[in-house]
Amino acid sequence: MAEIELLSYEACPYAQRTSMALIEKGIDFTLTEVDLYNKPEWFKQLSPYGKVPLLRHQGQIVYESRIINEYLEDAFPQRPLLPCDPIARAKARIWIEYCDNYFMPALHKMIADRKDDAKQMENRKAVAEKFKFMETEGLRKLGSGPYWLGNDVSLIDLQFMPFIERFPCYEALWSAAIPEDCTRLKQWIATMEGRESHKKTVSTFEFHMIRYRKYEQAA
Ligand SMILES: N[C@@H](CCC(=O)N[C@@H](CS)C(=O)NCC(=O)O)C(=O)O
Repeated sequence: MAEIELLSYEACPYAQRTSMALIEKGIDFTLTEVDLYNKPEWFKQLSPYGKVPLLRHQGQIVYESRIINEYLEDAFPQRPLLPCDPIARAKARIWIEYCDNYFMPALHKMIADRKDDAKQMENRKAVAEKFKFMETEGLRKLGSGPYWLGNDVSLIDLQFMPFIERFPCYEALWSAAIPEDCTRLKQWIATMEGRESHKKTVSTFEFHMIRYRKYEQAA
């Protein structure tokens, strides 16, 4: 058993963020899959929110993907995934927060409004605006790529990537799209798709579609 245990669920994008961070940092870990549809009693006792990801290290637990990734950064400073400079660090955190508080809610709204065509038109526009903002305010201003912060992969890349991986389902089911002129964004996606941490954690389009179709069919 490795020093670190990650409690995960194969389809969970949040747990994928943490797997990617562990792989990027070269940290050995044990992956324990939890059946979220039939949660074992030990998991209910362990996980305050009843959610994955959850990390066990040195007799302690850490949960919430973003907090886990920052914990890994603090506890294992080798192969850093955040810059040292305080301003650059703050900027990285701004984008990490943007992912969860602006980008993902726009995606979640597409799921929530799946039966309402008028709202979906607005939602498609809102998602496109989020991508444009990421392109112009993020990728184009922060450096010359290929990653969010330039030459080195960072926690920002890992924060977004699992949701970008699932975006083709939003395209297929709800006609969402990445605007044509988001060229830096598209290059970044291609770069991330080639990254080992992504290749080791990626699931296929069909795998994701099985889950998204269930949303589509739900009342
Ligand atoms: N904010 C959490 C979200 C984690 C989350 O929603 N995980 C889902 C699986 S993708 C879960 O464990 N759901 C079980 C439940 O809500 O009962 C994070 O970033 O870690």
